[in-house]
Amino acid sequence: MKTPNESPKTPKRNPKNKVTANIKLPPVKQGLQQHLIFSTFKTSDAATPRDWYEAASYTVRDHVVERWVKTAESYYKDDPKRVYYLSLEFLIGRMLSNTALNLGLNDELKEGLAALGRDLEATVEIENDAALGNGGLGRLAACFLDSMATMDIPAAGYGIRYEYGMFRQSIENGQQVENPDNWLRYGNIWEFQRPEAHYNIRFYGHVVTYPEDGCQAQRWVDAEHVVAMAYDVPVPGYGTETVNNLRLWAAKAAREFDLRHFNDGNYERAVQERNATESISKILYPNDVCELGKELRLKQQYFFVSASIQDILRRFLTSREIKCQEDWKILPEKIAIQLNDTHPSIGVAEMMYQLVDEHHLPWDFAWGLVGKIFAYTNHTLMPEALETWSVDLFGRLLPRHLEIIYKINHEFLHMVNHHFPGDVELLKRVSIIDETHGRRVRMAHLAVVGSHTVNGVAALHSELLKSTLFADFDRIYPGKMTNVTNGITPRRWLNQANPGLTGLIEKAIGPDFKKDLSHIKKITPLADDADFRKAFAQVKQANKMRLAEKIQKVTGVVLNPDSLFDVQIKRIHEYKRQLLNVLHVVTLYNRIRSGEQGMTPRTVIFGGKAAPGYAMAKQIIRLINDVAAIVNEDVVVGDRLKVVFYPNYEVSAAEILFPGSDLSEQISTAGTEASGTGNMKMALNGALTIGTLDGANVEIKEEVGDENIFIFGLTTPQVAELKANGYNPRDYYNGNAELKQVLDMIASGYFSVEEPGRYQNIVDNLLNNDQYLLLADYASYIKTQDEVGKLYRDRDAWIRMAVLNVANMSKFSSDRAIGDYAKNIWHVSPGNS
Ligand code: 26Q
Repeated sequence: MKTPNESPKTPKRNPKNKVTANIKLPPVKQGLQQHLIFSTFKTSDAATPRDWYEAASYTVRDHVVERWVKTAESYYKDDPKRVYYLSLEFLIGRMLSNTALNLGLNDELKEGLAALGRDLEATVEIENDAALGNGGLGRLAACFLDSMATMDIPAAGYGIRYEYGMFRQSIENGQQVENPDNWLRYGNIWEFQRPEAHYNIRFYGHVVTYPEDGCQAQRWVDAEHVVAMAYDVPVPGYGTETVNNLRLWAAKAAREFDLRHFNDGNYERAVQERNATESISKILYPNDVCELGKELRLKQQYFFVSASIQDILRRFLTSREIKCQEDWKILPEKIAIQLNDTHPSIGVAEMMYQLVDEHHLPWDFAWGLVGKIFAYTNHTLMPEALETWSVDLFGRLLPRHLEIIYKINHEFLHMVNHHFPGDVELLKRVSIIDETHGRRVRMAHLAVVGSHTVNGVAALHSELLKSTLFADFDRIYPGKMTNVTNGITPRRWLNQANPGLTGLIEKAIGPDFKKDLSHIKKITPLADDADFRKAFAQVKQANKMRLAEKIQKVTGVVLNPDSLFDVQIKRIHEYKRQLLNVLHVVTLYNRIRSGEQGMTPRTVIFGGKAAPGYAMAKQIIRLINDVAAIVNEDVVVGDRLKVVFYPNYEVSAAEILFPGSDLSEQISTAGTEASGTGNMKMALNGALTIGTLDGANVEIKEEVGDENIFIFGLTTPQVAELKANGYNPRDYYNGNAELKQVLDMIASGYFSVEEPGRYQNIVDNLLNNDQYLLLADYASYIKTQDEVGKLYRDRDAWIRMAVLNVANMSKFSSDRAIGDYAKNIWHVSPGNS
């Protein structure tokens, strides 16, 4: 089954010659029966749950393909401006349930399966998550694809088809163990290999100069070749016919490559080199602080960016006749490229390479085009997370691109010097080449210089970008920096993950909110309606039961569904302060042990992966598990306090965890979390937030109102001030008896009796350094948690607040975010295809 492909070999199509005109698909039940036989070669007696999953996927896929073909045809015919979202990560999760939902086939699928004696939920659960991302940045890309399709924006995603996605986490003896994510083991029904859509990608070699039209031109020679082969994944919109494309590249050895050694008689070498080449798309890199600088990662970046830009330009060139330089002028009117962080920022140099070296456009003209095409989204302020590459490595791998970057930098610094004459320090600070740390290429600077717009991902983050990381650039390019606050797709995170709440809201205000989340505001008055609150509480309770069952299944821990489900699920990182949460847990434990009565029963749930090389994050996971083991076994505690570490947190787990949460932990040190998106998913599912004034929490507070959120801790300026005045964590330790007791217990081995010194390093780090100010925020956090516990007992007040949170979430729909990008950055209008 193929959509009209767009490869160079495709003959020009006649739009009148519609391949889709006569397609008539059978009803879903019939589709299931047919696919069970013809696609899985099974009778219903012999069919396994996986066979049913496959039959269901093929059936739903037929429907998506039908619309996909039509969308491709209409884009081809109308030739609208297209948006290309370049991202090294797309954290998609499962496809069957989401595709059925977006196509409006959910009920029919459920009924069709039921008529054949199968259960929809059990069927969709067979599917492996497509875990092609680390966390927020990758999931944001997936939410954005959903919104772009839903809003009929002619867009495509470009990324890598990793053979192994995010590692699978298991917990053994309390510790994280990483296992390979062999997600393609049983094949992938949702991808279409496109052997005809392939491009040559080059590495290494060197540059020669030759005369061309009386000037010196450059050519990259003696390079090694890798082939990028396309795999297409459909991205259906909700409530629309539009199905966009996500094109993922896989590395294949170039044929002439192995033949060379083969002819030498060195067959083994030929096979080895083939494997080495194909390893480019083998694994997703975890965002490992210690692994930055891996050559293979730079290869991945260039590999997918070069293939994507070749594909983009090829599509541009096949849609029109380009005879002279003048004809290229419309390129920025036809394409917009969004860089998801600096990971694809080599695209700026690659576009110059293709325009100048390959298409022979003059440098200045090409640079003028580039500056109208690219935009860059920054996702972090943390200096250690900013990508740089050694000039040596860069020059070895991509010799021509290094030259191009030097030329871009030379002209950029010339311009800066013109506007700020004699400011040598400024030139050093903004240079794309960092000369102070052994010559490195600063990818963020390349992205800023090569883009017309740079955005942060929440209002606070974008302000901090302008005042700190990119302060110089904000002076050099006034107006270039802007904000687009992140969003989440309500299709997956409300409709799909929480059918109970969706049904309740639909009954109250009708279905409009499902396509346009701004309608959800209409439930506001129902916060004061006792019947609605009761129904809302019942939905929450059912979701908690579903979560409790799942937790019992995966961890063996039995939960009290009447307890407050207090949930922190996100990557494990010191700045996110899971440790602060642990300090609270131990504080509660001590209070129970000391005989305090009347506390609100709590279940504290953690989930998240630590980068494999991030020792401190792994220690934090171990501590959580050690604390859980002691607390959960303590008969004095009973079911007043339980601690759970949910293993292998992933998109499909998130879909159960968010709806089952009462309390959303968003407790990063102010100024460190760029935005957060879990905070939005929680609130949309009726959890109340305990959080700092960080990232998008600030805007969540604005939307829901100060009285409907629990804010604590130092603000960003207070953090800066405390650090500037000399922060001494020991003052807080000595000044707070509960805190002292907690830290002393952890340090003395209370939770690790078999190895008492296990957590000495964690406590030492807190007492002597505490970079993220846990001790400074401890008292305020505990006090606010006490208020949370108290309010939870006032069921009416709690539910009322939860309803108001849901009612005020429309700003955080990714449709709003994509609307902002479309209007302010890409200059495309939704639905103009
Ligand atoms: C870098 C170099 C080498 C290997 C890996 C990486 C790498 C990979 C992934 C660095 C960072 C990431 C992911 C970052 C991320 O997820 N950031 C989050 O982005 C979200 C969407 O904007 C925000 O909501 C979060 O605040 C931000 O932490």
